[in-house]
Amino acid sequence: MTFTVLTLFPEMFSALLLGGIIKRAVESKCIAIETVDIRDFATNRHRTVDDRPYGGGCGMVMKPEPLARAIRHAKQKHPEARTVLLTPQGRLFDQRVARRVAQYTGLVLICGRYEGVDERVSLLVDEELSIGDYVLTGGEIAAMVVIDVVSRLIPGVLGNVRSADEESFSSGLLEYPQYTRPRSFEGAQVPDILLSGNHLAIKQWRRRVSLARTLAKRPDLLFRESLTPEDIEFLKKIHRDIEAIIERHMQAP
Ligand code: 6GU
Repeated sequence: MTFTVLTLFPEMFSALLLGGIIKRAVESKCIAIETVDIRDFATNRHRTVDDRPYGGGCGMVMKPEPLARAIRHAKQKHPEARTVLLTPQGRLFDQRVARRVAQYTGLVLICGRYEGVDERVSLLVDEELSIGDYVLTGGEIAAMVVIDVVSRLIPGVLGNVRSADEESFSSGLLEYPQYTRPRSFEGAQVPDILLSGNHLAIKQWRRRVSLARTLAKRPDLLFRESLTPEDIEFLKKIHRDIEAIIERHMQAP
C-alpha cells in the first residue's frame, strides 16, 4: 500500500517515522508514505494556495487550481490509487471503511487546511472521509489516523496475523480486558479464570465480558454486529437480572 499525502505541511508526516509499527512497516516496505507539497503546484511568484471566500466571511479558502494539479500529479504516478479528501463533511471513517480502503493498492490523501477547500475540489476526488464529529485545524492529523488504521490491516504489518482481527471493533464488540503480571496490583486481582488453564472457559468468559462491556459502554455497536445464539442467551440473562433488580427496588419502600 502506498499512501500519497497532499498537504501544505509535509514535514508533519515525519512524525510517523519516529518509531513504532508504522516506522517498521515503512522500513520493511509493507507500506510507503510519500508526501506532495501542494504549494509546489502554485503558479504565481508568492506561491499562493489560498484566497478570500466569494460572498464574504472570515478566513481563507484553499484555491482549487494548485490542489487539482497536485491531485493529477499524484494520479499520474499512481493510476490505481483511490483519491480521498479529508474533510469534516466526509463519511465517517470507521473500522469497516478502513477494511474496505485497505484493499486498494494506493491511497491519495488530500489534506485541507484553513477554513476549507473550494467546493469544486470534491468533484476531483473518489470519496470524502471524516474521522469524527469535531473540527481539526486541518486534514493532516486525520490523514495520519487513516494511515495508521489502514496500515495495521495490511498483511505483514502486524507481527501476528491474527491480532488485527481480535481487537475492539473487528468483532464489532469492545475488547475483553487484558492482564499481565503481577497477579495482585495495588489490591486489584487478575480474575481467577485466566489462571485456570481452561481455554474453553477463558474463551467464553472473554466473549461474555466483551458483550457486557459493549452493552454498558457502547450499546450502539450491538445493533450492527452479528451475535450468536449463545451471545443472545447471555444478553437475555443480563436483561433478566436487571429486571429483577428493578423489580426489587420498586417493591422496596
Ligand atoms: Cl478529515 N478534517 C478536519 N479539518 N476536521 C475533521 C476531520 C477532517 N475529521 C474530523 N474532523
